[in-house]
Amino acid sequence: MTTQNANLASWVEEVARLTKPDNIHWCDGSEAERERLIEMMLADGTLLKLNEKTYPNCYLHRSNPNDVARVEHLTFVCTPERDDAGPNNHWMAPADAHAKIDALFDGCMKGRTMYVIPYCMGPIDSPYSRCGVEITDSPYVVVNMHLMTRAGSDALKRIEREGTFVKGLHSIGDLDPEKRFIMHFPEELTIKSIGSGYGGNALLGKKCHALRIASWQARQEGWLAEHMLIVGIENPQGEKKYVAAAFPSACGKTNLAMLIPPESHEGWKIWTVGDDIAWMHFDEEGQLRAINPEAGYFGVVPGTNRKTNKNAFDMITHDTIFTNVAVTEDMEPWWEGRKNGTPVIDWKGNKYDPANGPAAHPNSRFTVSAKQNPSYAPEAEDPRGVPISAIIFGGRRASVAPLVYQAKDWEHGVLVGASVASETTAAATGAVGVVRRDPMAMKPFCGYNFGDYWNHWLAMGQRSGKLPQIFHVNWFRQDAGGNFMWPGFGENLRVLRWILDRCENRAAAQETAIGYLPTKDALDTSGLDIDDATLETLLSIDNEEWKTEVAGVREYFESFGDRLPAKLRERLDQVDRDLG
Ligand code: OXD
Ligand code: MN
Repeated sequence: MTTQNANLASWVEEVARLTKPDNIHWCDGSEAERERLIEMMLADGTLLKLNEKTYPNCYLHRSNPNDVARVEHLTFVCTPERDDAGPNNHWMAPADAHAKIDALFDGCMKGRTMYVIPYCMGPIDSPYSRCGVEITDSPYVVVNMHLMTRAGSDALKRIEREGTFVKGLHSIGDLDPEKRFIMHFPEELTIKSIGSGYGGNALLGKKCHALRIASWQARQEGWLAEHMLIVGIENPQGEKKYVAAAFPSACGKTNLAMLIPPESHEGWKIWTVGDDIAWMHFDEEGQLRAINPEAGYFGVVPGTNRKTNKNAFDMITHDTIFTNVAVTEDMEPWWEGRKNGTPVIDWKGNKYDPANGPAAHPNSRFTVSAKQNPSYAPEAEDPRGVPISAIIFGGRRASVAPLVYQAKDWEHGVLVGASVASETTAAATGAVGVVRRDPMAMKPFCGYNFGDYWNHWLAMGQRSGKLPQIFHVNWFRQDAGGNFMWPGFGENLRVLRWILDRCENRAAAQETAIGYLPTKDALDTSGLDIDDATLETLLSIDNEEWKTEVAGVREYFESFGDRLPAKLRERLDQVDRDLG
């Protein structure tokens, strides 16, 4: 296979001249291709076969222990002007970045096969979808891209028809962290990544294309590319509404997208459209609509069990690639929080010894086709996407942030999103549990200056008379003893119900300086073991704490200088005044 697109053909030739692979393979996305690659990786130890009886067609990949998470300090946005990347990104001048990384690509595929993967982000026939081509020397990346995107011949046909695509060049290099870089050239629609095989660094359709490059394209073209799950909520009367929700990495997006209604909620159903990324456009009637550009899930494994996420637990019992989990004696995958079985070999392939830390890496992952999800929404394949009633922002906050509140209007909602802060998790390298500002949960993923990004969000609010309502939630509030105050998981449906009722003007709220909070009666807590004082804390704010919070947001905003939209500063001042 090759291509009729001259631009693609000459880029592949150019890359081959630089990287000097032994062979070039154009991926068609077929089952036969996948099987061949799996056989090859089983033979050379890249994959291990898991228990065929209990986990049919499941494999384990152990990555290099120095390569287990996204590396934000090695991730660059390379715009001609430093200010266009903004203080939220690491920046390098495009010519310097190309020179630096091309030197590492020089000859890096000698003795290897170069795979060319045409892929489409979003349903293949959707006007909102965008295509890309990833060139990689990692067969593990190829089989993951097969699951995570619509990859192969159909995507190539669309590229040949449309003529445009994002160029992504990837090599695992020699996995030396000193020679690891993930570079983005938004104006060239180009990504270059070397030295890592980890998902977010290597599966270029995901964070690199569908967020960093797409956020930049979205601004040019008047839409939104966001780090958001998309979920459908069906009430017992059969009415379905959809919300999009942004949370920082490893804060439960996959769990919320696949929520199982609790027993108290008979007749309610949850439908997953997407668990990580939403591309949103206003349609001709001014309705915001979202597609999930991905076709699979690359989810965090630890903590997944029948109680926390039964859908995910069941979904990953077959046709799944596990990365960096432990195994039991029977070669079943094992992770902390799995609730049954005993690990014998840890994620590094050593005999498990609790003295060496957790058996599974805290950022161990599953890769699986979305079609295996029992709650997969058929509308996820709809080229028009789904209508969004509410946008939800959230973070992991032990204190300060109440369980839920509603922004006063779109502009205030942009302030709420821009003010998101969260405790860090294992999804990126670095300290865990430190509160950091993570506007719209996009801190690691916005491909340009946050000041311009917030301006774009504000401008989007001018495009329609029927904007979705904006909310903020915090499932992670803790009491003085460090216990979670809200049960979370399936019970979060109660909060989603209040949110949807607010969108229809059907639920009571009290106005505060930071937005509308549910009155105690407005949130259905029947049957929950939650005392009055706890509920009071979850549904109120402490003005003094919030004054400190506002001061922190102000200081952060000021780091964007004159790129900070005046409107955001005004709205923050207003909140400050209202706090007294
Ligand atoms: C992810 C992340 O993998 O956000 O989705 O890190
Ligand atoms: Mn994510």
